Amino acid sequence: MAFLLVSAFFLAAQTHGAPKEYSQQGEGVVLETLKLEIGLASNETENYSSQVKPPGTNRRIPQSIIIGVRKGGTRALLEMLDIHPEIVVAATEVHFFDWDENYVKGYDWYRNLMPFSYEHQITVEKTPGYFTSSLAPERIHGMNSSIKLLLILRDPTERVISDYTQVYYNRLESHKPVQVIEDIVIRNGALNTKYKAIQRSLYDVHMANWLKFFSLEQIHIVDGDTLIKDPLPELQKVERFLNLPPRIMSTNFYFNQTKGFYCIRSDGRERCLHESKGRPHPVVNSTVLEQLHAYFKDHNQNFYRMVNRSFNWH
Ligand SMILES: *[C@@H]1O[C@H](CO)[C@@H](O)[C@H](O)[C@H]1NC(C)=O
Ligand SMILES: *[C@@H]1O[C@H](CO)[C@@H](O)[C@H](O)[C@H]1NC(C)=O
Ligand SMILES: *[C@@H]1O[C@H](CO)[C@@H](O)[C@H](O)[C@H]1NC(C)=O
Ligand SMILES: *[C@@H]1O[C@H](CO)[C@@H](O)[C@H](O)[C@H]1NC(C)=O
Ligand SMILES: *[C@@H]1O[C@H](CO)[C@@H](O)[C@H](O)[C@H]1NC(C)=O
Ligand SMILES: CC(=O)N[C@H]1CO[C@H](CO)[C@@H](O)[C@@H]1O
Repeated sequence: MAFLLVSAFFLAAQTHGAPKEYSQQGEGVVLETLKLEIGLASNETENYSSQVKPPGTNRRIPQSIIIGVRKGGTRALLEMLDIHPEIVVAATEVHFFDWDENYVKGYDWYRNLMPFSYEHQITVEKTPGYFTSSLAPERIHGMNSSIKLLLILRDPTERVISDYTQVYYNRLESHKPVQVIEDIVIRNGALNTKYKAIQRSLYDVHMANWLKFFSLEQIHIVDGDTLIKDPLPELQKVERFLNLPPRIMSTNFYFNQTKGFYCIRSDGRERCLHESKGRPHPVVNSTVLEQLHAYFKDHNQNFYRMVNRSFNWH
């Protein structure tokens, strides 16, 4: 319930705000975003092509893609990058490279889902499922081998809990039975390593697939735990990575004490975000937490070596 309320607020903020350089989010598109966020698949993409094309603009395939990770803070990152006047963002999670039924539709279909942009602007798309897809790296490389990839990660154990929480609320919404997290994570006294949420947190395993096709220099990792606490420095690193002039300012953010997280202020629009979009996480049994930490430890070390950088994960 809390989740739906926050989403509704977020929607209102977007629809009533002044347009950035031109209106890139029709009402149908915003609704589509909400539907995707609450996990309802839909194919109403015709609406995009009926949008008015501002003079001098075109739809372009992305020069940068936020590839994941699911529950890593991809929505927050995209919304924060959208502050930048030289960045335009796709309104929906496109699932072009990870879903066969979309990939077969081809690049023109993909391009038609992108917003109108001026030539100097960078188009960014985010689909969190790409990072854990075994097909996405080769397919993205096939489209543009020099593309710049953004990957936002957070503590893998926290990510599992957030992933569980999202599924939990989705199931509640659709009146399906739910289980406490301990009963899913532990099977016959041992960690259930087949659990998809745990698999998705094996960052080293997934990263290895990307490094087969892309150099480390092409993949910028955003620290999702830091982005939520102190957005500006992480965003400035992204600006440098994308060779963009620094345009995102501390005045674009204000901390909401009640909510406990940052809200975005730009072009007269105010939007509040949260990594869990307002859904409270369960308190997880400490023994189970320790089992998760222990399981991810070696994978994390392996990941740090792979990317030549370490993170403050358990
Ligand atoms: C896609 O949309 C059309 C009409 O809008 C509908 O008939 C069709 O069932 C939809 N397909 C899927 C897979 O949702
Ligand atoms: C490929 O990506 C690079 C880096 O963002 C960009 O400079 C280039 O224009 C892209 N090429 C195409 C065809 O989009
Ligand atoms: C902060 O969040 C609270 C609770 O959602 C809300 O009532 C209040 O209007 C917000 N304040 C600002 C300045 O956004
Ligand atoms: C956590 O679970 C273990 C069994 O897996 C149990 O022995 C322990 O009492 C639980 N701890 C708490 C605080 O509930
Ligand atoms: C690893 O990172 C350090 C700085 O953090 C850098 O000096 C070094 O060249 C990097 N090594 C590789 C193999 O990229
Ligand atoms: C052309 C087209 O598909 N238009 C649709 C866009 O979305 C609105 C709201 O969802 C529909 O009412 C239109 O028919």
